[in-house]
Amino acid sequence: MIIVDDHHTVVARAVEEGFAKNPKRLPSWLFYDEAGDKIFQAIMRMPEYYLTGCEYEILQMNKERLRQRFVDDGSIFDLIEFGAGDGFKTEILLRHFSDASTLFNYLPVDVSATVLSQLTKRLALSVPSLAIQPINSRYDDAIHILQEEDKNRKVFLFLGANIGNFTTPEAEQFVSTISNGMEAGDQLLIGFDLKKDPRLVQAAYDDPHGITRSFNMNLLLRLNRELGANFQLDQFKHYPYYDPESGMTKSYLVSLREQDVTLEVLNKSIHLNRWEVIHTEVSQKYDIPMIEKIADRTGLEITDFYYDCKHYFSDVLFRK
Ligand code: AVI
Repeated sequence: MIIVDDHHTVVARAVEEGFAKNPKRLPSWLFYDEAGDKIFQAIMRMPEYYLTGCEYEILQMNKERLRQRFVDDGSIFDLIEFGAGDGFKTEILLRHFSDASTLFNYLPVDVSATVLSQLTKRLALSVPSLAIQPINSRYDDAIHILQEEDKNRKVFLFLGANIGNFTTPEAEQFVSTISNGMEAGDQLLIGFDLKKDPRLVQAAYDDPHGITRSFNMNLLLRLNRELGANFQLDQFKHYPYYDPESGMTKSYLVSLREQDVTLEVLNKSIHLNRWEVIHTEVSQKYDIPMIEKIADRTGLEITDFYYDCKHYFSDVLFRK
């Protein structure tokens, strides 16, 4: 496994920078430690979190169409997946491609080493013929490694509405970085959660079981564990808010009282006023013109839109 980051330094730096912002802001990749990975898996099993089921349906219904697109001229290709997570949905493609004796290597990229090693172990059993090379790093580092070392034709996957965790300018920047590393004929499949009934979106991030609440709160627990912080969870409230006009869901941790919190490892303390927010996540929902704009601005062409039956979600195939 390729390991790029010293995660502790990266976490400390990100938290320090985030708390210096106004409003205070923590990057959402911090959710995914061992506990956060487990909670996210529970989120994906909730009925309110429609995204997972929609994309599962899309991949299941279109696996052969996607295979034909990816096989293209028949030369071997590298299937590079950013934010592979538990790989549950991607396995639909991997198994189908392997059953059809497709020539490809699978390179999952994830910030979580735990998730990657679980994924590798599971795929070794469920798709034994799969050639797999996991990359444990953040996306931008992985793009650089791949640009330098990988000469096969490339198909990139960025599924699960992970792109929604960027703001739209950040998403454009990210797609542009991938696009700059693509040769003519390389492809990119992105999963976008689409704008829909605002109440459905709101419920997906404010579930009645409290699972998303514990996902958000786990961030504070992580800082307590890794940075010697003394956040008291009962002094914060989970508050997600969907704006149907911009399509942006923002998640916050709201301070219930004026308080000082110490972060021993950073040798720092932070002050929070009553009702002050820590912004922890963006989950952007898209419409078709917004997706077309990304393609236009990043030098890519859209070859297909794949939808679930309710049109809640779309996997969009781009080509250089
Ligand atoms: C991983 N990502 C696409 C999820 C989302 O929908 O933004 C993370 C998540 N946050 C709260 N629930 C799920």
